[in-house]
This record gives sequence, C-alpha cells and structure tokens, in this order.
Amino acid sequence: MDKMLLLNPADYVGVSFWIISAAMVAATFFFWVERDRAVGKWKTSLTVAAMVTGIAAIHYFYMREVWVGTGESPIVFRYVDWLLTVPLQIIEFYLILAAIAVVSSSLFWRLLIASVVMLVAGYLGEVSAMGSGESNTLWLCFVIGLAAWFYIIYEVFSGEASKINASQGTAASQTAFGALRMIVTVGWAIYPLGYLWGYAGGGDAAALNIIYNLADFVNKIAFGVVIWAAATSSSE
Ligand SMILES: *C/C=C(C)/C=C/C=C(C)/C=C/C1=C(C)CCCC1(C)C
Repeated sequence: MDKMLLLNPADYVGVSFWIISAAMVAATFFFWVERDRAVGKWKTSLTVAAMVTGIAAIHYFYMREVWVGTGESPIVFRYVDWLLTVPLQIIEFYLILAAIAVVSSSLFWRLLIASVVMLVAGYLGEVSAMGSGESNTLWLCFVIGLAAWFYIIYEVFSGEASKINASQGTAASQTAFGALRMIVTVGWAIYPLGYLWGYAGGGDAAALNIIYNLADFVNKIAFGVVIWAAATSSSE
C-alpha cells in the first residue's frame, strides 16, 4: 500500500505531474518577483500570470496524488483548475487587447462565456466516460466544446477583437497580443487533441494526462512568459 504513495520511475505520467508541479511553483515565484521590474498596468498583467501558475501549482499537487495513488484521471481537480485559470487568461487577453484596439466590454463577456461553455462541455463529456467508457455524450460534448473554442478563434482573428489599430498602444502590447492569439489557437489545440487521443478507441488515461500536462505547461508558463517579455520591454 505505501508503495503506491511513492513515485514509480516507470510511471512517466506521474513523473510529468511532478515536473509540472515544480515548474508551476517556479514560474509563480518568477512572475511575482519580476513584477517589480514592470511599469504601470503591466504589473497587474504579471500578477494575473502569477495567479494562473499559482492556482495550477496547487491543483497539480492534488492531481499528482490522484494519479499516483489510483492510476485514474484527476478529472475534477483538472477542471476546477481550468475553470479558474482560463477565465483569468481571458481577462489577461482582454486587458492587452483593450490597450491596442477599441473593443466593447460585451466582447469580454462573449469570450468569457464561450470559454466556460467549452470547459463545462469538456467536463460533462469526460465525466460521462468514467466507468462506462465511450458514449454518445462524450462526443456530443466534444463537438460543443470544439464549437465554443472555434468561436473564440473567430473572435480573435475575424471578429471585433481583430480590429486592432496599428497606431494604438505600444509595440510591446501589439506583440503580446499577436503571441497570445497564437497561444489560444495553436497552444490550446493540444487540449482537444488530448481528449481525442485519450478517449477514442477505448480510452488511454496515460495519453490523456500526459497531453493535458504538456498543454498546461505550454499554455500557462509560455502565456506568462509572453506577458513578462512585453511587461519588461515596455518603457511606458
Ligand atoms: C490553463 C488551462 C487551459 C489554458 C485550458 C484550456 C483548455 C482547453 C482549450 C480545452 C479545450 C477542449 C475543447 C476545445 C473541446 C472539448 C474538450 C476540451 C475541454 C478539452
């Protein structure tokens, strides 16, 4: 029994949970300390980046325990984490967007609601797969989640959010917006791939979790680094 509480070297998924927990703690500390080097409103952006990795660090400690102790996917902890950190990232994204374009506050709510629909659908889908394996709900929820994500991509590339004024805002905020847009499109694409891989053809909990872990590493830490780079290069 005790043996289950230790980290088995062959359990590469457990090892990835461990590595990412440590990386999230380090990133939180880094963004927090670097906040001193930022000026004006960029301080708030770095605070939000640190909140995202900090919330994730806490959940990673628990997720690792669930995985190492039971070999099951820590679905509830995973989605509680996402439900807190994704809206924070939408806030971050909107703050930077508002600095370089004239956008309505309703855009913020549309992005927020779309992200919540995406996550709730994903959660209901994954829970429906527990025990019973593949189900219609699993794939129906996947399609709903995918549609919500496509809507977000549409908004940031063709909708209101794309009406960036080249003369507005600093070069740093323009660059940060471009990079964050790539994260939401390319970086976030790793999650639905994980869902597909994890549940298609009978299910593979190890693949699901290693892909989600990799995605969180990229999308929480790289997201923060983009903000940090803009925050510390801006002289405004
Ligand atoms: C820090 C956590 C982040 C940035 C989580 C992002 C999660 C997603 C982009 C999830 C996307 C999904 C779909 C697009 C389809 C349905 C399944 C999900 C929830 C995995």
